[in-house]
Amino acid sequence: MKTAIIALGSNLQNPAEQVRQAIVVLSTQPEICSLKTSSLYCTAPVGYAAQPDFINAVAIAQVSDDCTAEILLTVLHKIEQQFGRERSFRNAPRTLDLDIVDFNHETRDTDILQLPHPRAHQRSFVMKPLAEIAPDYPIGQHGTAQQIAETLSADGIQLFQAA
Ligand code: PH2
Ligand code: MG
Ligand code: MG
Repeated sequence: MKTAIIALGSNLQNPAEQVRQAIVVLSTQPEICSLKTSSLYCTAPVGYAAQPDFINAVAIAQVSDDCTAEILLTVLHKIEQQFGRERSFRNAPRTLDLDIVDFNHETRDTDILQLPHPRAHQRSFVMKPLAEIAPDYPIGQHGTAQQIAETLSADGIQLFQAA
């Protein structure tokens, strides 16, 4: 079995429901054997600010040994499509964003996939939920989820629905 950390985000069309439904769909993928999810958080947009608040969560998936990071990425893109994701511009509002934060501590640096996610350790909307469910999980050379989360401001992050 391999371990994947997946970040979920939505800020369009009832974001909390999008994230809840995405968790259900993720847990029924054949590649994903088990899924543990964080609470849902309401978060202020980072980067492009003129858009609605997000609902964010993080999941730890146990994936089958024959599932690669590239296969998982394809699965996540298909689910985003299924949820009506449109890609208009970078950081645009979205019905569903599914990002691989880490895949079994592997590294990638290709056009389609960078692992670990190059910005996850700077984003409290990823690291706070991850610290909730996997405080000891290391992200690259940045330390554990808990250590990283402690360095980030919790401003703009509110618990929306406890796990
Ligand atoms: N995702 C982004 C950019 N900014 N801000 C919040 N609060 N939540 C997100 O999921 C998010 C963001 C790019 O994917
Ligand atoms: Mg993203
Ligand atoms: Mg994405």
